[in-house]
Amino acid sequence: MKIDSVEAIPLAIPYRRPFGFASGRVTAADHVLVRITTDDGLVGHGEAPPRPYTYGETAASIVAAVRDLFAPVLVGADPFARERVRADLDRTVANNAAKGAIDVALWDLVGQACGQPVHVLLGHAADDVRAAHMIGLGTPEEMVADAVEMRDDHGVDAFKIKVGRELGVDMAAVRALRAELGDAVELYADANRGWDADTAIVASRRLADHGVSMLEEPNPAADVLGRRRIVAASPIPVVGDESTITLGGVARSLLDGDAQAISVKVARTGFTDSAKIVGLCEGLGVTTVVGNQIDGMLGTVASVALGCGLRALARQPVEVTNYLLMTDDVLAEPPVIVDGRLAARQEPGLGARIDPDKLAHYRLD
Ligand code: MUC
Ligand code: MG
Repeated sequence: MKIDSVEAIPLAIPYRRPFGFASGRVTAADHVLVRITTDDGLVGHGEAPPRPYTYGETAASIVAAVRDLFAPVLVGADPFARERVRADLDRTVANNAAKGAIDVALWDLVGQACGQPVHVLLGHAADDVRAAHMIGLGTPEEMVADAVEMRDDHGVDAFKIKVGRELGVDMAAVRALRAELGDAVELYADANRGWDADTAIVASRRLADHGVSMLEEPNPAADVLGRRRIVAASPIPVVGDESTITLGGVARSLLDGDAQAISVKVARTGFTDSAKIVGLCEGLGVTTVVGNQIDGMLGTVASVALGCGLRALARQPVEVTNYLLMTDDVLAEPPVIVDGRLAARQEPGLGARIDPDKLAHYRLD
């Protein structure tokens, strides 16, 4: 089996409402669908969400990178030879979401060729995951309303609270959420580098007082000594996300003491490097969680496969609800959260069929 063609299809899909966080805001899904077709007619898909504030990528840069830089090294290659493909892709630096989507599409192909779902090929730790919902920035009332909708409509009982603003405003939201949701619900926070070190240290203690279990990216990791002061002073673990976007970056961050847990995102490290990151962390006794790049439906299906594939990830809540922000998507069968859990697909590969009419409707090219 050889790769015959590689496409990068830019999409534009409106959101039900904007989603804000300390480092940015999204109002529509301008994702890029990567489609890889083999000489025996198999088709694999991956989704690349452009995040300029995290990876420096735009939809246009992802399309150009896949078309001009990656397709020439992929065509003719064997999808099973992921290590060789990875080496070829890594001759180009960065372009994390573009590479992540290509890796996901390759696993989709390999799963189809083997007749096995991706989560089974990864290790089949579970068949479903506990869903965690990401609560975007808003007034305390808006954030509580968002959480209550997810709890009541989908049974979600784990929430990542976006923070990183003026501390009083953030703590008012955290207080209101804990008061409404009760003590049994898991809460953790993500500041997207929005605070300085002194504010983050105070925040970590006040968050801990409200039973918040982890704090993601409290300050810019480039403030090396500030980050170390936070890690030393915080009563709750500091999670690496946008400061730990590669296998090497994770290793450096952990050895430098910049993070105590790691967010793994299929959107940036696909399945291949995500599994390596989880292995590294497992060996070091470091917690890993499946994060979300504000993924669409395909990215969500891939995140569930990753979470169900690896034991270390399956025992943590998995961030899989951002697709609910979208008014629609190109998948024929949307993911469905039942009683706070999302099941892995049992079909070969990702089991994610693209609806040709929706694709034709939302594609920009
Ligand atoms: C997250 O976990 O930070 C928001 C910004 C980003 O890069 O990813 C999202 C979610
Ligand atoms: Mg984050």
